[in-house]
Amino acid sequence: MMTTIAKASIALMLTTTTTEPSTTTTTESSTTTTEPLSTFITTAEPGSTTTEADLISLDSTDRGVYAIYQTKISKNSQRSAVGNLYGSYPPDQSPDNACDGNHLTKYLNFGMCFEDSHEVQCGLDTGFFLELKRGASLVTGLQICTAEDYATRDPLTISLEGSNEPYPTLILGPSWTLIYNGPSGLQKDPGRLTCGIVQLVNNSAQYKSYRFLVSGKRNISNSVQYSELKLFGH
Ligand SMILES: *[C@@H]1O[C@H](CO)[C@@H](O)[C@H](O)[C@H]1NC(C)=O
Ligand SMILES: *[C@@H]1O[C@H](CO)[C@@H](O)[C@H](O)[C@H]1NC(C)=O
Ligand SMILES: [Ca+2]
Repeated sequence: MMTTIAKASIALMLTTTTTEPSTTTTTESSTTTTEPLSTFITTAEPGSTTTEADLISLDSTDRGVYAIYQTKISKNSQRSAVGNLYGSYPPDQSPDNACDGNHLTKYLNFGMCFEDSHEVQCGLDTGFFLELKRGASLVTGLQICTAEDYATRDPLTISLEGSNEPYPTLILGPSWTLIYNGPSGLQKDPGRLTCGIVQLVNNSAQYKSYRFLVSGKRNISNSVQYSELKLFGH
């Protein structure tokens, strides 16, 4: 069921091209060798990046997705709890929702605020980490997709760190290597339930675990939210 949803949303984002098999009947061209499929990431923005990469499944190991707040690059992760208080996320808006391939589910975190406060810093320095079920993977691009409401909560500045350390060492800041720190691709609001521009990540190392943090948002709001984090690579 989850796979079906993920494929449906991937189809919105990606154009897959395959090499047509030759129709000639010569011995040479009737080889059964199959060309590897190349997936090209395209975005709605003209002039934006186009690269060859696959969508990396964010299915996690059985430990699940670890919600965090009050956490900065290379610092220790502070665990975020379920709720509508300081340092929490609503029960139906957990970080699993940012990794499920479904644009209709979102992750929302209040960060260092209560639900009814509306401040510049609410929701900042929140995010999550997870260990990929598929194992060590090379990330070469990332993309963030908006939720259904409140553009003010959109992440504008984000970071991605990678690690091959085991849990619980993974909670500690020095476990992580920074591989991206910059714009989210949502600077120009693409609209609700829509993915931003793919950001290329200059990285040559494979990691089993990834930590995603939001350090800037669009405007004053009580939280930061997004429907999907997409990682591309191999
Ligand atoms: C990518 O990273 C390598 C190694 O850190 C560096 O030498 C290179 O200049 C970087 N390329 C870009 C486009 O930033
Ligand atoms: C942020 O919100 C304020 C108040 O609604 C508005 O005046 C301002 O233009 C907004 N800033 C941006 C960058 O959207
Ligand atoms: Ca989702």
